[in-house]
Amino acid sequence: MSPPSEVTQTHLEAFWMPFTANRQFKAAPRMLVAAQGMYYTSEDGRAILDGTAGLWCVNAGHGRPEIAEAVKHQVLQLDFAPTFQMGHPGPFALAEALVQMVPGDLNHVFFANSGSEAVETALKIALAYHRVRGEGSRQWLIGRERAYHGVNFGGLSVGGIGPNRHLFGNLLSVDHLPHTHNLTHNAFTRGQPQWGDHLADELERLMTLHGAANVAAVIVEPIAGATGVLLPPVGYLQRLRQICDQHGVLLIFDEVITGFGRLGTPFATEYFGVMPDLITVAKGLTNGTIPMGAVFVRQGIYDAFMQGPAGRIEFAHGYTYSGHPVACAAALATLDIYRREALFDRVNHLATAWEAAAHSLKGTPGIIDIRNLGLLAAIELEPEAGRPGARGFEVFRRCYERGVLVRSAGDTIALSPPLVIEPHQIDQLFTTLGEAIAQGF
Ligand code: PXG
Ligand code: PLP
Repeated sequence: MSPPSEVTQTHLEAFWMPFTANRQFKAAPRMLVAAQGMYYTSEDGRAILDGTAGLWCVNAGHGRPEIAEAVKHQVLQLDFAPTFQMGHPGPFALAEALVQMVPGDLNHVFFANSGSEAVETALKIALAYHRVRGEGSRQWLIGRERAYHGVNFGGLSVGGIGPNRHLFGNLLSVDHLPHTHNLTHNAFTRGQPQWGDHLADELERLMTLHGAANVAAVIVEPIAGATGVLLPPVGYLQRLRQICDQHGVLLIFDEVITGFGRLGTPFATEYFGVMPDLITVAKGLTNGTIPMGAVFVRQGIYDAFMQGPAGRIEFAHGYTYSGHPVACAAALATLDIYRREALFDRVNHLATAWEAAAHSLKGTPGIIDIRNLGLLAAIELEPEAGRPGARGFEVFRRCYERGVLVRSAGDTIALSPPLVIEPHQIDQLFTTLGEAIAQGF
């Protein structure tokens, strides 16, 4: 049975929607029924310009026949095969293709099915890495305020979004760096802010507090996405790298959003010129068509596990669907499109126009910050007293009515379109957003 193309009111109740105000949504649903290129089609037949690449994932645009063909072919050829003590060609080919795209010796890949699972996997690798080397005291994990690392227990623990954490009590042994967002110093900065690299020195303080010999890893998003596109100040990530190196602590970049071209390079690690020890990815890996996540691991970490009897399982971890054949086929077809259409480099050609369009909204009453990098931007609104997030949500709703999909993160509107966006669509996106805000509150 295929999903009905129209969902009637009676069909709305059973699905407990994720990260959604269920009762509000079900009272006035916003339903998408088709997608092609840069546009969704809504249930009422309107074209909706996709300003968010779905949920930061459809980097090559919607409805790509090459991916559809690869998926169809794979389902008929080999629908499923285990990767526990068995193999099939997909994940070997995909891992090989991925390590070609990543700099340095980040040359081993562990597969998961989402960003959340990629994060859990990376944190477990980090903890176990120290144990297999006899440094089992290293149990502390350092995250950052306003970080999003998915919703499973590890990612939630290192994540820094209060409302996501409060319902679940005490989590792992974690501490958090301060976030880097500062309107006093950096409002309306174009690109990376100059002020704030000293915030990385807080890591030294945490090392002293918990004892550097007890710290396993630091995990950060090179750019925090879900909490509203928070940019790293110039020099900040370099400083984190230095401090981690000084203390033998692993550095994990969570590139679930920044990966696959968002900044005009395959991964943010190249963009910022900082090499982490592990990278987590998902989303754009399959253009959002089939769920998949992955962790890139440096040679020395992989080697640390490959010790002892050859018949021993070196890392007791994995998902039924790690390296799923259909996800691998979708990912390989996606990487082909990225390469053939030079989509990452396309971002470098669009970035100047993108930045200009974003900052053209400066001066609109109610906007307190505009920030951008690569094909990412955020417009921050003055919150309404006592109702944080209300204006952001209202602007999201108004844009949808005007045929544009944006994402609200509190009172910040985040924009991350498919990399295939055309200049006139950039204009449509920001013009519509500007009108929706200028309407007032
Ligand atoms: N890490 C980062 C940096 C992410 O952005 C995840 C991990 C988790 O991935 P999965 O595939 O488990 O969702 C993410 C996901 C938003 C929003 O509101 C952001 C994400 C997911 C859903 C909504 O901006 N990021
Ligand atoms: N729960 C049960 C009862 C299972 O048997 C399994 C896997 O075999 C899981 C959870 C984990 O599922 P997955 O491997 O898809 O993450």
